[in-house]
Order: sequence, then C-alpha cells, then structure tokens
Amino acid sequence: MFLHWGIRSLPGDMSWRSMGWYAGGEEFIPVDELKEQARDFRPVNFRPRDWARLAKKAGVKYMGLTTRHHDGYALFDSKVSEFTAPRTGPGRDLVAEFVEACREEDVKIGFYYSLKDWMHAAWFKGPERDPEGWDRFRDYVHAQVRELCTNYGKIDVLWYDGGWLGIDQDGWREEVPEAWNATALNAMVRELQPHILINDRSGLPEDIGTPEQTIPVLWQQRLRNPNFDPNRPWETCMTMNDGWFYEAGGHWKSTKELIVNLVRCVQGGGNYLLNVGPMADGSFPREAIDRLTEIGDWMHVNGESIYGAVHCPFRGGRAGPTTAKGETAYLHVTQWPEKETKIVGVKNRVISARFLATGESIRVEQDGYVVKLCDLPPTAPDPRDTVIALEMEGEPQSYPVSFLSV
Ligand code: FHN
Repeated sequence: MFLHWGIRSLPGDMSWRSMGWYAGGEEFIPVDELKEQARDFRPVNFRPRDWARLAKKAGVKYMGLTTRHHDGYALFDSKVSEFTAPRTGPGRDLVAEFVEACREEDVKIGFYYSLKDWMHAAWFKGPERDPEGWDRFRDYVHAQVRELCTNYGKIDVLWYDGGWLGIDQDGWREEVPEAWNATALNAMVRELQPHILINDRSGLPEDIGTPEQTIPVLWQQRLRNPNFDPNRPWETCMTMNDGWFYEAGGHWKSTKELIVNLVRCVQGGGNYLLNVGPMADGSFPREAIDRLTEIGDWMHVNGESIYGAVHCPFRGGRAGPTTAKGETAYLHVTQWPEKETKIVGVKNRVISARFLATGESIRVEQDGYVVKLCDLPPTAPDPRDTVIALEMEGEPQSYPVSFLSV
C-alpha cells in the first residue's frame, strides 16, 4: 500500500495548483500561501492503527507513507526544517505514529521521500545556475534522509521520488544521481539500515524498479523509465482513482480492475503498490475502504495464487492471466467462458483441477498440449476473478505457443 498524505490532501481535488514546472504548473503556489495552508492541516481522525489493520485485512505486506512530498512539508520531526507536522500545524510526529502502528500490526514499513522540495529556490534553479544554493539544498536532503534512517528504528523500504532535474528529448525524466550525490547518500542509508530496499528514483538502479501507473509485460522494455529492467524486482505504483493525494469523486477503479492489476503484476514477476490518498483529517475515503475490504475478501481465499507466486509459462487465453507456484498453475478466470475453456501450450501433464476458493474439483481433459476445463457452471463463482488451481506433474512448463496451432 502506498499512502499519499500531507498538506496536499487539504484541497480534496487535483485542482490545487502545482509548483512543478515539469507538470506545466503555470499557476504557482506562493511559498507563503503554502505555509499558511499547512496551518489548516489537522489530522484529528488520524488513527494509523486502523490504517494498518485495514491494510493487513486487504492482504497488504508493506505500507509506504509520504514522509515529505514535493511541497516540502515533512510529516516527521526534522532539525533542518520548521515546515513540519511537529512544528507547523498538528504538533505531532506523524511518521513516528505511523511506524508504531505498522509494527503493532506486523506490517513492513516504507518511507517515500521526495528529493525535490518546492520550499528551496535552489531546486528550481538547478545545480548549474545555483551551485552554492544547490550544495546547501543537497546537504538539507542528505540530513533529512539521515534523520529518517536514524530516528525511527528498522525501516524496510526507502522510496525516493522527485529526483529528476528535467525532461529529456524523448519526454523521459532525467534523474541525475550526481546532482544528489546519490552514491554517498545511499551508502549512508545502507550503513544505517543494512537490510533496507532502495528504489531506483535517486537515479541509481539500487534494488527495485518502479514503473508508475503501468504494468510491465515481460517483453516490453521501454516504459516510463527507459532504465526499467523487468528481470529484477519491481513494483508498479498506481492510484486507486485519478490522484495520488485525496480527491473527492473522480474515476475510481473497480475492485475487479484492482484485483486483475494485482494478478498481472505477479504474472510479470512484480508487486503492486496500490495507493490510498487519505483525507486531510487522516480518515480513508469510503471508496478506498470498500475496495480494500473486497480485495481482502478475495485474498482470503485466493492469496495462495498471489503470495510467492511467479510468472506461469503458459497463458490462460481468453479466460485470463495465469500465475504459478511450485507444481501448481493458477488460471485467473476474469472472462467467464460458461461451459468450458481451453489452455494451449501446456507441456506437462495436468493431474487435477479445482476451484481454489472452495476446493471443488473440475473435470479436466488433456490432449497433448491442449488442456480443457469442462462442465463449468454457467456463471462465474467470483465475477471479479475465479481462480482455478491446476496441479501439474512437475513445475508448469509450456511449448512456445507461436509454434502451436489449435
Ligand atoms: O509527482 C509525483 C506524484 O505526486 C506521486 O508521488 C508519484 C508516485 O510515484 N510520483 C510523482 C509523479 O511521478
């Protein structure tokens, strides 16, 4: 679970003007106005234990919170900034409360940290035009990262963002690790947090790829980030509706779409970092609560096809995506075929088939590389995604489907 929360949760819509010049933010928010808005940030309904309980019920394994986003407002106590939740507004260290709740619920902890900070004019000028100002700004960034990695115990993921200094000729973001002295920064992080996972947005590959709002498929190399490598750990970060921060209304993805996205991430060998934008008072939007609760119900009986599962070598055809674990293949039927469905390209023998949620057996016929699942009920047992488990003789294998004709 990704959590975008802070003073940018106040407007409740995405109309709030951005200072991000790259986003075409013509209407800039004067710094004084931004600081004034921070005084309205009153998280009176912030109950991080409730966040963690709902996340855990949804099957979430780790939660990443925006400790400081581009607007410069830190949810944690910092010796190098007054623009923080403990000193401006709530008078609380919200990151400390978040960390404690995650530990109480045994959910792993991720810190999102934006390298970019609109409160520092040097960021807008850049290292070339303001080398001295940039050095001071970079020292501020290093100091805050050190605070995050020192003051809150064991942290599992450090999720940088906002490291780009410009946009290259192809429209890709130019993340310049030298500008952040990222090698030294991440060496410090690993010294303080030896087991931590660091994402690729300080400009160095580090441990995790971070495709955004898109789910990579194995053969697709060039995504939002030309450095993306599908053969190393990655997670797709994605909004549940249209915005990262709280936005009333807008288009909310259905629970089915979110479950299918999760399956497609696992099918591609990655994780799904699904975002929630809590309201400024700290409560979750009803739409997010409903979707997380439904995802949890689905995960409760189908989690076996997700946790520790990987890419399945054969596809599910029109029925839907597939995942695999050990000697079991999982067909995620998202387009219900009525009576029967075929899987093509299966190289080894299918021993049995069953509905994963209920254990009910399914009659299966296999003729060479074609497997037919027969006598299926007329309607989908789970219209979001009905998972069928195929017990195989050995780990699932496939023929190169392109050489097969059915
Ligand atoms: O501008 C941010 C955005 O608000 C959000 O934090 C995403 C999450 O990956 N990152 C940037 C846009 O790519």
